[in-house]
Amino acid sequence: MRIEIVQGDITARPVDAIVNAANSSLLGGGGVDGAIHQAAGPELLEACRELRATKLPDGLAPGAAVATPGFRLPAKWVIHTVGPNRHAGQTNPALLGSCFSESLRVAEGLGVRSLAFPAVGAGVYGWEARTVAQVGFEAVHAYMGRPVEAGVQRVELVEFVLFSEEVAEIFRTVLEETGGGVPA
Ligand code: AR6
Repeated sequence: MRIEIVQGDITARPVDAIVNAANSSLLGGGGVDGAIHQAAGPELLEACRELRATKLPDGLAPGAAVATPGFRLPAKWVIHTVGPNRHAGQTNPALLGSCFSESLRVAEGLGVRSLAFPAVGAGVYGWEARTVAQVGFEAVHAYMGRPVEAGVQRVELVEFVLFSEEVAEIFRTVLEETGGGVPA
């Protein structure tokens, strides 16, 4: 398993699944959420509305994750997660870590081999990019450290896709500081 840092637009990534930094309503927003809905097409909003009408009448809680198809995206799946909103007083980093670990759990359940994360929480929700990188890598390392059950397809590639070069550089630096990924 490996971790890669990519500077670019997550909607263009040729991976099995991309993660969306959504809000609890699941009904779209700005930032990476808006970009993903735009690129996936209106079917994505329909799928999110369907989730609200069935499994998630109260919306998706911060730290939880749920999947929909990717529709017009290169990625087969979108895994929606909701970062804690620092501006609303949600300052517990464990909740941010849960966004990454729950997304990995959902991805594994779908048989996803390659998964791309944005900097969940590092925009509108007010987390420092450095904190998001530390928490995100820690969650991936914990995932990789877990024993593999027989017959389970593990996620093999985790990309962190950062929109700006500045944030990509922060992620590269933190990755080096934390040991630069892990042996396969
Ligand atoms: N590809 C990769 N990263 C992107 C892209 C893109 N196309 N577009 C933006 N980013 P944000 P949050 C980066 O605000 O902080 C939405 O309205 C962006 O530069 O998208 O979790 C939701 O609906 C930043 O580094 O997510 C919620 O209401 C990172 O993605 C709320 O914002 C995350 O920024 C969620 O806020």
